[in-house]
Amino acid sequence: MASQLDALNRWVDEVARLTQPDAIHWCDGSDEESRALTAQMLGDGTLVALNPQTHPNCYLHRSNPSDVARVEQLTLVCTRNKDDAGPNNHWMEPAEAHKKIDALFAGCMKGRTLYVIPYCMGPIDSPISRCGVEITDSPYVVANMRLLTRMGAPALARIEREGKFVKGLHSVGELDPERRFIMHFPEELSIKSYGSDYGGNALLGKKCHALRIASWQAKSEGWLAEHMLIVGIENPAGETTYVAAAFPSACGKTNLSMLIPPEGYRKAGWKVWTVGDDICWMTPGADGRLWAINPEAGYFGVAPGTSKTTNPNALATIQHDTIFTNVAVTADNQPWWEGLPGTPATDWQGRPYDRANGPVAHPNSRFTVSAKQCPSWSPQAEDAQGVPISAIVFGGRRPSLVPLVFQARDWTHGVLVGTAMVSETTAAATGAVGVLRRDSMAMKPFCGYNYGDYFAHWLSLDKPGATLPKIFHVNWFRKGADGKFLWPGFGDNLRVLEWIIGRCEGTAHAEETPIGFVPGKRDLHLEGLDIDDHSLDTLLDVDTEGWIDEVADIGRYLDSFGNHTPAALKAEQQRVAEALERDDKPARKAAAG
Ligand code: GTP
Ligand code: SPV
Ligand code: MN
Repeated sequence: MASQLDALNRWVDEVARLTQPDAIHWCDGSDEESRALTAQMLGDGTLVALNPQTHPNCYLHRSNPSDVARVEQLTLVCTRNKDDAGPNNHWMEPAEAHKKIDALFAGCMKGRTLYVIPYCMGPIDSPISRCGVEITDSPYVVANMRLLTRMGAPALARIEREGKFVKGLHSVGELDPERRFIMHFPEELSIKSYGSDYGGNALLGKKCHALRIASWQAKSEGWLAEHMLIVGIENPAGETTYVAAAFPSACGKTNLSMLIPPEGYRKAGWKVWTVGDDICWMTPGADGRLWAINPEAGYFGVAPGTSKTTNPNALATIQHDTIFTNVAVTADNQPWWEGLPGTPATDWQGRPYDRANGPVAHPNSRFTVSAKQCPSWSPQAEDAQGVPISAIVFGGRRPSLVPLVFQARDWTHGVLVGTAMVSETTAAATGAVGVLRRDSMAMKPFCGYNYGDYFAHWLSLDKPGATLPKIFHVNWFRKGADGKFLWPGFGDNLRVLEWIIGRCEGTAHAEETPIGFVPGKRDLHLEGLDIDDHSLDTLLDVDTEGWIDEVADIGRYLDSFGNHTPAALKAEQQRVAEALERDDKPARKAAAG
């Protein structure tokens, strides 16, 4: 019988004929391999060693300044039928797309080594996990994939057993934004990426495979591939509740997944366990609950803002064996960014520090590190069946209108709440920052198919026998008249999570409003928190007039997906619109006491 690896070998041969590398290296994921690659990258300047006393085995990579974030306008979903990609994606006909990008790949690896990276997304022995192979000419990509996925020999063995894998072809090309494409062919389970060496554009196991391709597979197979963190909250009785939360890029997933409880909570015995910080695959279990795994093995986290006060767990995680990308460095060669003590000597482009040049660390500068180094890393992250999810939380950067937290009435209402998510754009993608846009389920850049069909898929999980998570929406980013955040955020977000868990257990009180259940001031545990009454009132207010306009706009947004929008979602939007029209706020407040 022909080996299952024949298909892989044939594909590698075919790619080598097209790209003409000088050498081919099959990555085994070993320490020797990693040491040799690091030495090579230190030799040619791809990596710079950081201070070995303060940061052993830590390296800095400086990207080409034109290649520092995801490029949404060059990211394509290439389905036979344009409608399947939907208005939420950029689309190209598959044959045309292959032709266009293969012309760029032709001969592009001359003088370079072609690396074959077999990887597994998810615990190597989990039935929920999926394998892929990335071919790349970037040793920096190999080093990152080694930290972010289960890469090498065990993954290759699984591929040999299963015979099925996602094919990802990547070349840095000329790093020319004019010759750059990130293409997805969900019907062929393949990805082709050319001209970028950055994050989600180049580390194909992450957004390309684990979200765009996986979301397509999840739709036909009845599960969910989501841009969500997974966190376990252990109460003083030792019971752990798992929560999955979808926030858009650079809106707080890594931070929430690693939060350190406020002092009072710590003393009482609360603990937080990190299962995942960016991607969540959820499958209905035999018990009807959704069980989640983190398909990743490491973090590709935002550096700026990471500090001892905001995210001490992340800071502890990145003290050794970490790759830093586009951060600044101090005079004694430690990594530096806005939020850390000390003074930078050199900026992210390697220039002497000059405030006139703008942010010293790039706003989308990142660290890549193995998840196991995190002090709050959950051993359940290795569990083959995953963890059961009790609550799903949606959230974004909303300077106004949206309260600190509210709970959806039921699953259908919750899907509407996720669909209606809005957030300010951030430096994680190229383009303007701080622009409000709808980002349904934080998947706008990552859903590999028509959003209308995706909303329908979410709704379809609500069927007899299912015990689905409760759905919530949070907003840590509400601003006051002075432009400052009203909510302290970070560790104090546990106060909101405690209310969320209380709602799941039926113990926490809430006020019913047209947009869902909102806690009253006394329903949140605020002891030890320095916040004034006026800020709290604003954070928990439901502004009827503002919401009437918002819900009308949600209706127009739903219509933009034409007949792909599920009727049940439109009906739900109508229900909320009518409840707002009927809302008698003074009576509602009086009833709530
Ligand atoms: P991606 O990796 O791009 O998907 O981002 P992410 O969602 O993991 O965001 P991350 O946790 O890295 O946070 C991004 C930025 O938001 C950082 O600069 C944080 O300091 C800041 N941030 C995170 N949580 C909070 C919060 O609760 N309040 C405030 N004000 N800022 C926060
Ligand atoms: C994001 O942008 O959501 C990230 C970083 O997590 S990247 O891997 O570049 O997509
Ligand atoms: Mn992300």
